[in-house]
Amino acid sequence: MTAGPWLVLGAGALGQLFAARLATTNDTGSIALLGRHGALNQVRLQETDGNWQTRTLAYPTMAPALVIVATKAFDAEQALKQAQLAPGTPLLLLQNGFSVQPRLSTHWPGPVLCAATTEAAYRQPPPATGVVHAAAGHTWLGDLAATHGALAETVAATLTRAGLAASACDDIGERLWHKLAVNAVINPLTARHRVHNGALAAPPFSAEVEELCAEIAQLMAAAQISPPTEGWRGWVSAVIEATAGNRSSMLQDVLAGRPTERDAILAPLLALADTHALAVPRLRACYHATPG
Ligand code: KPL
Repeated sequence: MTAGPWLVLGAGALGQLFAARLATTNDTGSIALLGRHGALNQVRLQETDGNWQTRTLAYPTMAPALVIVATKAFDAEQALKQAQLAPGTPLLLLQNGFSVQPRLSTHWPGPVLCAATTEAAYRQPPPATGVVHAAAGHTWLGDLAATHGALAETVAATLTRAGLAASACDDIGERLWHKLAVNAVINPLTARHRVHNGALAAPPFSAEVEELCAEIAQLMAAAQISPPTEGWRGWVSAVIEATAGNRSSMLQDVLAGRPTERDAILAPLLALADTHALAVPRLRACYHATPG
């Protein structure tokens, strides 16, 4: 089912990273990358060992066997509409947050895999054009109803062969909330203070990390979302450490004057707070201090 060409929609840092790494395997037949301004025929990627590689990409066909949606959360549905895919084309969603995933899982007429990834990449600031793979992470993937396990296994195996460690799972909903918690802490704080992720490990920013994690822990307990094995604070700290050299996607957006994923990341937490009548002053302040 996924043996034919794959298409990556969205040429941001993650889209370019996934396309460049997948171009190193023959598994997908060919890999194409479609950005806002059309198809890219190559990507320059700095690998985690520091070496620069240029990967050649295919021209997009009308009927890809799988589409990796790597746009920002707020652009995903529009990008899919413009791509004019065959009905039923399987999707893999890489978006942060928890907004577009439940919507597309309900409305898209084909399998929808969702991914929670800790791969860290950023685009070099202009005039440079390359993408830096700042930290190797792990990608968990599955569908929200846990009915496409075989597809998830195949896609995870292909990503892993391409050097992007991935596993299929049957609890992707929970893992998306875990990833959302990480993004709700790291992204707004790094964007507001204009620092790399690693700066959040130490004072003065570590105190804000602590406070946000405490509110998130309270919310998740009320919503009966199980904590990661390290606990909420431990998990956020582990990602801060693993991605210390990265600029968060929200910081990249703010620096480039682009819209941010504030609503996909923070609004679901504020909605949970409303549902459970919990006060979350720090998260609410974060939402209001972050440009949309
Ligand atoms: O997902 C990320 C992002 O920047 O959006 C993290 C994991 C925080 C890495 O920077």
